[in-house]
Amino acid sequence: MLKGFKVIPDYLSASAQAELVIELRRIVAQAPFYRPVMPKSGRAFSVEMTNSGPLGWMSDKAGYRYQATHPVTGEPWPAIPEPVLAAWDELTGYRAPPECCLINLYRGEKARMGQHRDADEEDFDAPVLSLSLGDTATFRLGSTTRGGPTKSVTLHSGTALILGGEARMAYHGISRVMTGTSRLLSGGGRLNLTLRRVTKPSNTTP
Ligand SMILES: O=C(O)CCC(=O)C(=O)O
Ligand SMILES: [Mn+2]
Repeated sequence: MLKGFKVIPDYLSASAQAELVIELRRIVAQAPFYRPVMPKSGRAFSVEMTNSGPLGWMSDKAGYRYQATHPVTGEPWPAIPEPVLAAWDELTGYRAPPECCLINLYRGEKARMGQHRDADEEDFDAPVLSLSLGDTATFRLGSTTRGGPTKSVTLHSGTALILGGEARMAYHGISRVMTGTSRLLSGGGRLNLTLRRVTKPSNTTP
């Protein structure tokens, strides 16, 4: 297993998960889910996405990038919820806050995410933190090169996962979501929050 890969089952209690869903509903009311498309091919993603934080990750025919506004509404992304920022501080100990909280919605049998690396950031020193809510999923961790064997990890609602150190640039994806395994989300499905520092924090000397 790559150093810096960490899974923390039950990181969020049942009540913390329920409170977070309320916060996320507020975010989605302001910044609705939309279905991104792949660069060049324009093929639709099987997941829907939105973001919170100063920068949102997005994909369209022009490519992958971060931007400060929602691609459909043109509005700035809503702020990252306080408990999510607290989880970042507690679990990563990183010296600067995350700038992006990507919110992925997996709904239906076909929703998954192919193997990829999170590589659109300037700052690879900061780990990536993910929080899972709702239906159970199978996460696949590969190595830092494409292809080769993968190890599967089950992510239940409330699980936190960290890609730091050697694992920061590891290939990973979601091969399967077990629909109907959780009743946390009223419409069913799975939500994943992926927190990333995008820009390099400035070096402030105390
Ligand atoms: O849904 C997940 O657990 C992983 C999401 C992910 O890897 C990403 O959005 O970059
Ligand atoms: Mn990823």
